[in-house]
Amino acid sequence: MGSLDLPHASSFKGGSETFLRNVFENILKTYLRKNPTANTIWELVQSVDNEKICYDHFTFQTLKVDGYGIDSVSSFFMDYGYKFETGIDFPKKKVRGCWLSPPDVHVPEGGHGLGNGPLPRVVISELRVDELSPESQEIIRKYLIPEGGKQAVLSSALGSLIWEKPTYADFYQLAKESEYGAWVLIHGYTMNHLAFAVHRFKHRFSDIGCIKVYLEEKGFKLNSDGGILKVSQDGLLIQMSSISEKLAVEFADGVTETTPASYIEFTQRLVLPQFKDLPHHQIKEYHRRDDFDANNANKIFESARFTSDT
Ligand code: OOG
Ligand code: NI
Repeated sequence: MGSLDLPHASSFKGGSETFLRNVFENILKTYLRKNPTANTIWELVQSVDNEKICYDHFTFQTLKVDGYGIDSVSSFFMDYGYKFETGIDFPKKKVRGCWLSPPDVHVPEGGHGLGNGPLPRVVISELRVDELSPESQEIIRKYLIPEGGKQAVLSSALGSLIWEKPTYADFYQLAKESEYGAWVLIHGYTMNHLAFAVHRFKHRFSDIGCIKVYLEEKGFKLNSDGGILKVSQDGLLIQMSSISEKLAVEFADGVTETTPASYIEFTQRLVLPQFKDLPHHQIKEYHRRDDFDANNANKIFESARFTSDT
């Protein structure tokens, strides 16, 4: 599949679409390799009704210091025609996010997955490190040597940290002030989560409520903060996520502790009111609710919490 098929209809830039798709594929493989529960859910979803999957978004978390912030990831995707969209703010966490819309590419009838499906949105957030306490800043700066941020996307694809593995003492100290910061220090640019585009499913899973029941019956833990289904105020964006499993991490000072890794998300975008009478087969992604919702996102964030009240 190349962008050469339809040169006029495409906003794809940067040479080979296959290269971009392969990068996504490797980011996905790394994430699935590192997160067995997410991998199990990912496989299950496709096994029911032989469902073909499409992705709504891939999310990355970064630290805003010395070239390691949002730009370190966004610049790669923008070279391929991704466009910067609105911001999403999480003031309490000192985190700012944004999302990038994909370039138009030719998707054949039945195209799916990363091979020839629609390209995912990319969500990237960053911790405003300069607003943290001097102690936390010192920990982060000790590991993140200047220039390393240039390898952000390579690091996502390989699943290898650009900086030295932290000590548990540093990790623990940072987690007290910012769990977000501590998560990134340990997991680096490994994808934080991916979201399936539920509205693109063809069978019973095209209803997010049905996926919820299915996963609950299978015994998966779902994030229940504010209810399992997170619904935007306009009612048109519905999201649900699993709970990140806690995996053992071996720290540089010899300590092994379990910490939350990545979760997996389901996103359903409903048809906008002005298009509600369109016949089903004519409905395209741009007829649906776009964008994200800070309120939903704040609840989704709890999927990777370090401590739980239960
Ligand atoms: C922001 C996540 C935003 C969503 O689905 O609302 C997002 C973050 O994790 O930094 O992916
Ligand atoms: Ni998400």
